Amino acid sequence: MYTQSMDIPDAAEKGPPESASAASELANAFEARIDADGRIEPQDWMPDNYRQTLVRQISQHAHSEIVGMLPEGNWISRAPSLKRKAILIAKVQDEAGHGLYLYSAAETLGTSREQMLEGLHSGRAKYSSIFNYPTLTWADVGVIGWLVDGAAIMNQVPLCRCSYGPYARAMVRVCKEESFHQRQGYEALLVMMKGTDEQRAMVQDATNRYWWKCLAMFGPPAADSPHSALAMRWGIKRISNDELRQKFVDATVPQAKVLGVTLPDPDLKWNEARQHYDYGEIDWQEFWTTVAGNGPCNKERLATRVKAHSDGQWVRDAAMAYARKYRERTITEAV
Ligand code: FAQ
Repeated sequence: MYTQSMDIPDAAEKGPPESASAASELANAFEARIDADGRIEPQDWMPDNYRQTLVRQISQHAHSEIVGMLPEGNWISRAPSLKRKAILIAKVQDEAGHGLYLYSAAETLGTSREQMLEGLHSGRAKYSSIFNYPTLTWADVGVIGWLVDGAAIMNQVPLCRCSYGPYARAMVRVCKEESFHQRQGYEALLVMMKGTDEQRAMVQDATNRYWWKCLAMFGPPAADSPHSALAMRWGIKRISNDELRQKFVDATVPQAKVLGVTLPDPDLKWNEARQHYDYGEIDWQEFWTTVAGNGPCNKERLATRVKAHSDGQWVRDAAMAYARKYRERTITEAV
């Protein structure tokens, strides 16, 4: 099977360890490395569940970056100035880059890019719920930078310490870029808030529409999060969905005050005893409906991705033909 790292043994080819004692030795060595907070690398033995959990999470993450290009990409041709257009093009390109680092990280686990894309295009693989909502005004672009990238950073900084080396290393660069994205979104909104009443109303409206969806982005609470316990035991996830959500709320409330927008939650208030903000109920029914493929833009997003992939077939064919001709020419010259 093709992977980024050609020396990785294919799980199927490698077969099970020869004896039960060899198998338990490998499992013990894996657990000991996890307990010591060490890194697992592609060549290391790992339990099938660990591999599957990583492929599931990393490929979903990669798909999110790629599908995540679409809501903001819609505004490239309508950006209000050349400067904003240039910034938005660069940001959307960065998201494509993140997708590519992540697909490469998942490939080191023995799953090909084609397999992952087939999962996305057939609707089997998930991507983040947040990208199934429309971007109705220019303020949505700023709010995506501020809140969606803000939530993404909160979730992704701990992934820089993930136990799987290639994922952790990919996340370092991703987080640096996401942090810049968050600031550009916030800055674009600050400019709008100093503009007309209509512009301020656009920012408030976009905040109202995106706030709750961003809280849901962190995933379900512990009781409905089947993957969390093992992912945390293995050092894939370091912080629970709920704890990250709370950190995001605590960090965002002061930013909203500086911006001059109201977060749309009457229950949002500082709790002196907890030293955190309390917040209202998330609509989990709406979240699961969206995750199941029935949100406002799921079908449109998937159709756009499938079309882009099929429109790009000639580019992949041309690259493969060039690689074949180059290889043949090199061999001919060598003999
Ligand atoms: N959307 O047991 P858990 C970005 C699913 S990147 C859809 O808690 P887990 C950059 C979950 O997959 C945003 N599905 O699962 C950007 C599972 O379903 P499954 C993406 C969700 O994996 C910014 C089921 O629910 N970030 O924004 C969601 O332990 C701007 C049970 O959940 C990442 O992927 C959701 N929000 O925790 C780009 C970060 N939440 O697989 C463009 C890495 C949960 O059994 C513009 N991923 N589900 O069918 C993670 O940290 C984790 O995978 C979680 C979910 C926290 C997302």
